[in-house]
Amino acid sequence: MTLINGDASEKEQYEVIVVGTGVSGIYQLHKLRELGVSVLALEAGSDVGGTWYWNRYPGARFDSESYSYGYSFSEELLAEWDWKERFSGQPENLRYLQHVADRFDLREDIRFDTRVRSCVFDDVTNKWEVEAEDGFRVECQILITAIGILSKPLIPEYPGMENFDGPSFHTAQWPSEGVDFDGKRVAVIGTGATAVQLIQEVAKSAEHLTIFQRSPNWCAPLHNGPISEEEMSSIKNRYEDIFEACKSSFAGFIHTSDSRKALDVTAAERNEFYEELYASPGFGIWMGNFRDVLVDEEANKTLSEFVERKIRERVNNPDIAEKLIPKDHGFGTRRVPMETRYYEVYNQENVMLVDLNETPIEAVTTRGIETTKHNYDFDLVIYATGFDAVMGPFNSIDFVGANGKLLREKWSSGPRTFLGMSVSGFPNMFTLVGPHNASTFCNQPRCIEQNVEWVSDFVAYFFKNRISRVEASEIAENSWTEHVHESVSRLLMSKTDSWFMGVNKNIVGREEKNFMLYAGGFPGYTQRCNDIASNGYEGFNLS
Ligand code: NA7
Repeated sequence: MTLINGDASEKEQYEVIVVGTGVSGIYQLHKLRELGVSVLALEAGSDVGGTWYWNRYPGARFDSESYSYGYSFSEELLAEWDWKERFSGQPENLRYLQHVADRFDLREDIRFDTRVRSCVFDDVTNKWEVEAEDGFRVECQILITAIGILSKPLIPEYPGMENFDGPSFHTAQWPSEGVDFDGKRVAVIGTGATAVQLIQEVAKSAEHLTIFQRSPNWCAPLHNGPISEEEMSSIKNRYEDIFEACKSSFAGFIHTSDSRKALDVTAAERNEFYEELYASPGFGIWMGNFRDVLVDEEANKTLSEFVERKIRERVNNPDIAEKLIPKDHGFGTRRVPMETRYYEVYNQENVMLVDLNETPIEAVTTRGIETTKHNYDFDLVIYATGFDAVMGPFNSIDFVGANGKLLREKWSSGPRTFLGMSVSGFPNMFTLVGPHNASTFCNQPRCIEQNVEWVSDFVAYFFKNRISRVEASEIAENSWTEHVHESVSRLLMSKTDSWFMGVNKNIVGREEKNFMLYAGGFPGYTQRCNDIASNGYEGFNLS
């Protein structure tokens, strides 16, 4: 780090700035330190962890098998860390990331409580000036964003919200001191992956829980359980194979799709396979199913009908079961929330489901929530209403690229990137887990390691070859953006409204589908990135 002199303009200088210290920022910082470049990471929170720092609500846990989620880059780290549960919970996940930060001495190069406000590129010096909300300013040659895709919580606006007498908060802004539901009348708004995890926990102790549902989701059993010492030691012996398997799977999970098509087998065989998947842990039913269930409507229908039967079996009241069954999309075409006795919660006396399609929320009152039909009194209102996903974190920072161009203006009709890692007009900037990056539809740490290692190699190349400016070409960006949209068009998810497809009913102008992720598969993406690097970073203008 060097300091530029001069009173008003005094600011620190680094070769690289990393914004964010979640799973991607932590590893990026570590890799850059190994390379020997001067680097500082800026973190909005008071500690590392990103998603696992902010999302402290009860029930928050991996949907990936824990041992497939941890970092694979350090044999020592793999050997010393024991996962306790098949799908580890938030407190342990945060402890793990804190342990990684400590173990590799990363904290000394992180400035905490630093929320970045703007990043401005200087066309003359080819440097970025980064400014935080507290006035901290720093300059760097390369800017790397590690800001996640689900880090901008979104609370819908209801008249009177500010008047509610009790506590109310978003699941990603959970009070760090915890929340006691005992004897409380609790409202949860939303029934996405977060709400499903939370509802199972709140229902255990709340005096009464009211769930406000706008759209039901297809959920599947998680089948969590402890990992014994013997099991953990066997996992440790198999780590290499596990990570290899993840690398060759479509989305970085241990689950890979079955080579058969759903309609090529008899109804009995199909049912038997669905039963097996429904009884198995994790995303197998989503990622390890017949190879056509996510692309063919008829195949998908057989799976949706199977899960529908399960919901009807598990929910005692047929009217409530009916409301919990999605009618507008098939299984797996949106993010599948993973559950543990979620459907049974609706059999409890202390739980009520309010269908917002029948009775929309009109206002929040001092005492609770008013729908078109009832006034409900609550002690606590929880918004499990999701995020301004993918572009939200980028739109929250003023990224000003070459010629004064604003990123949010450039992306006003949707993201345009090269590999989801670079944006034409925004030189010397890399976006880990950016829009249209394979890591957006992935068991994230697996794709994050690929992202970080590829970017780190590029950074090494940049400094070794004394490059001062690197930027994706417009041609490369156009062709990648076209490829991203083309690759999703064959999947049924492209026909369903969801945050994958960029639809958010709470944001004006985000009613139309505009794909935010990359669904062309992790192995192909990795190959493409590697080919580009071997061809001297083809598609990038270097000067
Ligand atoms: P999601 O999946 O975006 O879910 C948000 C939920 O909140 C969903 O059920 C929404 O219903 C509901 N919602 C949002 N706005 C409203 C309003 N205004 N009124 C009623 N209900 C509303 O976010 P999650 O946090 O659950 O999960 C995000 C990701 O985190 C998840 O995919 C995992 O990858 C981890 P809607 O479907 O929009 O009708």
